[in-house]
Amino acid sequence: MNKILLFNPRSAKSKPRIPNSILSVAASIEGLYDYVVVDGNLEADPLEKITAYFNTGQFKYFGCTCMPGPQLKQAIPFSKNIRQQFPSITTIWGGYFPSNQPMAVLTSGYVDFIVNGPGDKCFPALINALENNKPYELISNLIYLRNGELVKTRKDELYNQDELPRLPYEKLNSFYPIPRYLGKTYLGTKTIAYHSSMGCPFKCSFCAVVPIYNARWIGRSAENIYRDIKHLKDTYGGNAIEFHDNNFFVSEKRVAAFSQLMMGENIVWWGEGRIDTINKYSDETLALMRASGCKMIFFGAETGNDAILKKMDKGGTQTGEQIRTFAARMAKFDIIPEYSFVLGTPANTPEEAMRQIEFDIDFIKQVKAINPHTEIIIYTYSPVPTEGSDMYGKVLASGFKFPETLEDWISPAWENFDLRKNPLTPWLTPDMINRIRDFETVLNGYYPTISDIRLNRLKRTLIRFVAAIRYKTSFYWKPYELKALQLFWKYRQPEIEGF
Ligand code: B12
Ligand code: SF4
Repeated sequence: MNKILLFNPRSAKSKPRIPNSILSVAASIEGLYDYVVVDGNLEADPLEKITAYFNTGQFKYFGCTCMPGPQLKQAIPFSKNIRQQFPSITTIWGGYFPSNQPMAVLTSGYVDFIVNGPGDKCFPALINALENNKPYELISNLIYLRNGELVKTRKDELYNQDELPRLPYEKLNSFYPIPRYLGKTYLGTKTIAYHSSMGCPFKCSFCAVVPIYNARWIGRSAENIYRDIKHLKDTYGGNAIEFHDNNFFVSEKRVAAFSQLMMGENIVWWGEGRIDTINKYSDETLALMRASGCKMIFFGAETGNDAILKKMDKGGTQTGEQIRTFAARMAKFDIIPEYSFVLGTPANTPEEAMRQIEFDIDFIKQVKAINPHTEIIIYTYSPVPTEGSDMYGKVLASGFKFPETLEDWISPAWENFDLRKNPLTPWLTPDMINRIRDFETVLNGYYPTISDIRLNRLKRTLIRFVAAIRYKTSFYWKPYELKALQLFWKYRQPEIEGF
């Protein structure tokens, strides 16, 4: 039987995390096919390692996971190189990037198949078809080209997460010792990355999860999450958790049950949720969550402007007022809200675009005044193809186009797009981008992020002192002195912990 190589392209500058995407794919073929894992985060020269495996002649499949941004820098040239060196290898990509940009990926000529969304059933079925020369055309969750035309097969309902095979941590450990993945973060010295649910029940018009999951969500039970966490704690020493779910907090019942199980485990945990959802939680659940170790939660606040929140399809219930009062509620429970804002959404005129930016800058300052512990993360709106949404309609009407070839995606300009810093959207001028980034620098000077574990109290006080006049007088223009301090002390902007 031919072997499979599963590749996780380099995604993080320093902190490698348990590669849950590739590990889930591994789980789907465990016991059925022989496979190896190569992690670009932990190899000095991953291509050399891949080539050495392929030179054995035992391999037939290259499975690569890929999100937009840094992972493309290895995924693209490596896949191209493999096609040139080993034309008989079948290359299969999965993950958010190929699922959302299938045309650019498949017309590259060096990717044969895309797994569209969950690969748990599709991947083993595809390998089985290819190994046995059977048709693959009816396998769900697959994208391929037929006579130059894109074919997307039907999407399966989301799978019961408790019925899927457990992640093969021990097998991963045989390639890369798991403790290497348990990094030091603000949460703990050995942080576990865990993913407990698929999808999200909402349809925010700027979000890459929507085209793939179409407002569907399914979660693993609290008991099974706890079982895995306990295993990682007892076997490998994990002492903190980053939940990588798009929306960990959809079910209050599940969160409360999990919190109950975690009591006394002495593990700090963090996850991503929605303000309107968690605002409905009872005080008892919030207190229980905190007592069980939930120290910080990431929320997509997006904007304080109710009209734009509506355009973003934020579920209809989140409002600017709610964002403010919720920050105060979180303070009562000693849970730090990490609010992410998306500035620079489509506007009809440059004046309107600038007005929206100024509104949000002012709003962020109000939130900080209400709960100074709120961490603020500022993204610039980078379109995703949420077909049919009002916002994406506006994006297309503005003349914005995604790159057509894979190589374009790794040009420096598009890299910034992926990192949501400078998105090349026609309605934003360089002045507007500078205004956003300059404000971010001043804000981060006046309120240095608590998640930067390298910054001591003295440095924090000094940075705050230097930034104070700018912050208080709203004079953000070219804050070179703060940028110099940032460089000198290597402190960073708030961002999703470690992302
Ligand atoms: C962990 C994570 C990271 C990690 C690295 C992950 C890694 N692989 O090593 C880090 C922290 C580095 C990271 C970085 C970024 N990330 Co990220 N990341 C995630 C996150 C939270 C979890 C990924 C995960 O483990 N999922 C769990 C697995 C089980 O799910 P899955 O990946 O979907 O895999 C299933 C299928 O997709 C498929 N599949 C996936 N891969 C493969 C491969 C093969 C061969 C097959 C057959 C199938 C298959 O099968 C799997 C099982 O069903 C996702 C959101 C999410 N919840 O998925 C965002 C997400 C993928 N990231 C995203 C982004 C944009 C980024 C950044 C580029 C930008 C940013 N500022 O956040 C940065 C890069 C910044 C930098 N400086 O490096 C976006 C992508 C959006 C988009 N436009 O497509 C997401 C969706 C978050 C979001 N909601 O916006 N990220
Ligand atoms: S709630 Fe979050 S994950 Fe869900 S659709 Fe909205 S932005 Fe995306």
